[in-house]
Amino acid sequence: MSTPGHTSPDAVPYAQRRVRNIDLSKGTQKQPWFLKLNPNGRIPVLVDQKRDDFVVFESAAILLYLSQHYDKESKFHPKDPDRYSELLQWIFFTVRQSLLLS
Ligand SMILES: N[C@@H](CCC(=O)N[C@@H](CS)C(=O)NCC(=O)O)C(=O)O
Repeated sequence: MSTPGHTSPDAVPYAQRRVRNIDLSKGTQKQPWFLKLNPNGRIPVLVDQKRDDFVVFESAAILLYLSQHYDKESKFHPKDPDRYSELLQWIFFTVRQSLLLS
């Protein structure tokens, strides 16, 4: 994956990604087609078109999925176990913070 201006050769170019806006005020996230993607009826959801429409929900799980499959240079998904532990610590920390805010 990439950010604008930071496209690696095998990453999906930013302009080719499809983003579908979900109108929470209209309850789009609770419609049957969306619940097939995420039974919890919440955003965000990632559908990876490069990997046979593999579906990932939960923001932390999406982050880990993207880093596992697309961080070819291991910038966000360190191979070193101690650095990987630090990554998990911060991801779990953000999950806890979002639970406290919800
Ligand atoms: N733990 C989930 C939280 C997802 C979540 O709460 N999303 C909110 C928007 S930020 C949502 O979809 N709310 C609509 C609803 O609950 O119906 C994650 O990190 O992905």
